[in-house]
Amino acid sequence: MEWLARYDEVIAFVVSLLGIAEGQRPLVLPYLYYGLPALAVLILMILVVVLVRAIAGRKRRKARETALPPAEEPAPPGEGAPLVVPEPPSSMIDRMRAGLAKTRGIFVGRLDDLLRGGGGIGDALWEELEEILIGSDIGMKTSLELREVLQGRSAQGEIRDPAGLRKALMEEIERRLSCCEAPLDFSAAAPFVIMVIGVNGVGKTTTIGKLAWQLTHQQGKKVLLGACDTFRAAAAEQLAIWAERSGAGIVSHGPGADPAGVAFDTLKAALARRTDVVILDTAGRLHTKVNLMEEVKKIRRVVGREVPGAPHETLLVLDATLGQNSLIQARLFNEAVDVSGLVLTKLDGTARGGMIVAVGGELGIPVRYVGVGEKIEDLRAFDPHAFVQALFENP
Ligand SMILES: Nc1nc2c(ncn2[C@@H]2O[C@H](COP(=O)(O)OP(=O)(O)O)[C@@H](O)[C@H]2O)c(=O)[nH]1
Ligand SMILES: [Mg+2]
Repeated sequence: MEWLARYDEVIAFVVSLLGIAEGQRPLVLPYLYYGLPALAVLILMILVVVLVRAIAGRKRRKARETALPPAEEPAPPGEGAPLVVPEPPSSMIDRMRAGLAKTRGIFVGRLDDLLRGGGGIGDALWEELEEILIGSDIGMKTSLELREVLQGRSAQGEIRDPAGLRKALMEEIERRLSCCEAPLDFSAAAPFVIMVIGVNGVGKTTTIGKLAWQLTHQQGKKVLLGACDTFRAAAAEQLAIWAERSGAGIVSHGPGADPAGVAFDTLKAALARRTDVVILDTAGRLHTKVNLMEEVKKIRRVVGREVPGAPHETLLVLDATLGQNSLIQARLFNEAVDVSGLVLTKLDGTARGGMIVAVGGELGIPVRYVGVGEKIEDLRAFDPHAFVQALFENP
């Protein structure tokens, strides 16, 4: 057989290579003859074992990385979603106008009917104005204040006719909202930590998704979300979907895990990855349940220990459709934890946009954002001037 002849040649070559003397060859040849293939098989087996172990090690390392901390690298901005150029202000007012359509219909529609009535500025008009303000969820306290201030300005001769009254009302509302206006400075800390709180269903998770998208795509920030709502399994899944859509990373543990533990791991991961902004989603704590408020406080303590000064923003999300109920929620949350900013959601579906004037004016907490729809781009940075213009301008 040809391969056997070739094998003989190989053996002869090895023998000459080793310089084995003629007399010793019969002794050595059988060992070489059978030993060489055995050695080759042994080397092959060692190679296979080394390869298998290397693959298994890589798999184990990968599994450990996803478990501790269970986080995903954020997709680079620009992938998955189009890069968005910041909107020009005129378009922002347009979108705000669309969101406030229902509120405008009720509030400004009634106001303009009253002012067109031709009765002049007198007691009857002041009574009716107060009623309209209260009916528009501007809140009892703020409504009475507005009436008082406007009546005072009228007595001073500053307001002479219905058109003047309309203009003065716009000024006074804007003044109340501007008193606590303060845009968030995300570069004030690294990472800048935002904790989002509020009762169930107000729109916390949706707002986080929209905000993460804005930060990633419009401001080029590296964002990491923490799924601290471990109450329901679906909560973390919902946040994971928003993380993917917005291009942010996410840290989440299983359902029932300690929310403060998730916050801790999120901050650890954020520090390791040089994340710019961390946003923590929390469960819909019922503000009346003391133990749940305690949990929010616990998360705050843990966060503050890991990153000095954190959370840099405690954002309370309120559902504008709940009207005065939201004002009550805001007061209770603010007593328990220092709320530093507000988000009013669902302005698109309600005639209760006056809520903003009530919470913004009464609590002295800045309204940071408003939600005007369920889509990813439906979050607006709150601008008191744009808000008042959008509310009062004729459609
Ligand atoms: N129309 C409208 N719906 C919203 C807005 N924000 C949130 N939602 C909806 O409100 C519901 C509850 O939102 P979610 O984020 O799960 O609330 P969470 O329980 O506070 O986290 C969802 O169906 C959202 O799509 C908004 O600005 N406008
Ligand atoms: Mg949620």
